[in-house]
Amino acid sequence: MGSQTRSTPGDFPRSLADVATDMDILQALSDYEQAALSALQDATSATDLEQVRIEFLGKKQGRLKDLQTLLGKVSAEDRPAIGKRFNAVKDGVTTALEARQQELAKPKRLASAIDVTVPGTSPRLGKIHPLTQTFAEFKDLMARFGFEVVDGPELEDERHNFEALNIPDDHPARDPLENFYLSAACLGNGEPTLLRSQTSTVQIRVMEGRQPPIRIVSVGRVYRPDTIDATHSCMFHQMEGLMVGPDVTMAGLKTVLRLFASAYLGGDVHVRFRPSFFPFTEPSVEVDVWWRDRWLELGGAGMVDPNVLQAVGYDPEQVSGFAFGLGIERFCMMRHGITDIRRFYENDVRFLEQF
Ligand code: FA5
Repeated sequence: MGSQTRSTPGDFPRSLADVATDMDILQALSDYEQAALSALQDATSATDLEQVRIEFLGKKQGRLKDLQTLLGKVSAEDRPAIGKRFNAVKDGVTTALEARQQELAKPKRLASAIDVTVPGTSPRLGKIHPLTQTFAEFKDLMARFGFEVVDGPELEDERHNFEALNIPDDHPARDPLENFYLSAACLGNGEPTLLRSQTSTVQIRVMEGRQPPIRIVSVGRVYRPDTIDATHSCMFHQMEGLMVGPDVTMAGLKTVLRLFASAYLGGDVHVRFRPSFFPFTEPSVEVDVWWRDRWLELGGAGMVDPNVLQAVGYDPEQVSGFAFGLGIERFCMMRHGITDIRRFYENDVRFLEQF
């Protein structure tokens, strides 16, 4: 750079009108660059950025245009170097403008959008379905009365759902219209044949597999093509109970059921045993509970029929037994004041989150 164009370091021009030497022009370019980059950084919106663009890069009257005019004053010797510097500054500011435009267009980062110092609430966790809660409570209560909890299959054969329960071939309960039989295509080797219509099937499976004394409960799904209404569903749950031993009596059955009902529903619950008929118990009763000014049937029960004991190889002279099957949904409805069984299966979160 020629000596005639030097100016004293630190002696920077205040305005472009003061620019006289090549060094002054270089300094003006640096001042411009610094000011433009800092203005771009300070811009916080697209409107701000546009103002900065017009001021520093505007083609008609921007500050770059003024600098370009000054290039005419540069000595021939320094022109290539200063011209190169001018282009570099222009490109740098243009690139910085584009980068800032993209940055401001991006959605705000979560960390800066959320004030992490605001006191938080605990996360909303899911809840256990009211029926699932009821299954656990039923099993827990019966375990405390000394009953072992067992499971049985939902797909059953006719022997366990009917024959071994003393339900003959011509019994109306076996009518295809009263059950969900599997179509021939599903059967494979011929078994199983239907979705179980009652958990009493588990009585047979347990008695077939072991000797008295027996004291079990089983909780599970059952299926019936019943007309759906406020207290009936075509899939619902039952808890089956079975006790077999040398001295099992009807009085024992009534005591267990009363104790269970008052443990689950409250001490003042009003239970009634109404004479009834089931092919697999003799005598048989329906278990009703007083609810909303009427009796609601919650289950069936009775002394295990000697034919059933014999069918599994027990001697009815040596042992007796009682059995019961309770509708779990109806118990749960009564406890929580739920007036329609369909609520359990609708998956309405407003209902489910109340339990
Ligand atoms: C039986 O299922 C017998 N297995 C009960 C039994 C077991 C009797 C052991 C004797 C010895 P029942 O069909 O009445 O009985 O059904 C028992 C209970 O299931 C009913 O009292 C009711 O609470 C419930 N229940 C029956 N059908 C439905 C349905 N469609 N929807 C909801 N709950 C039902």
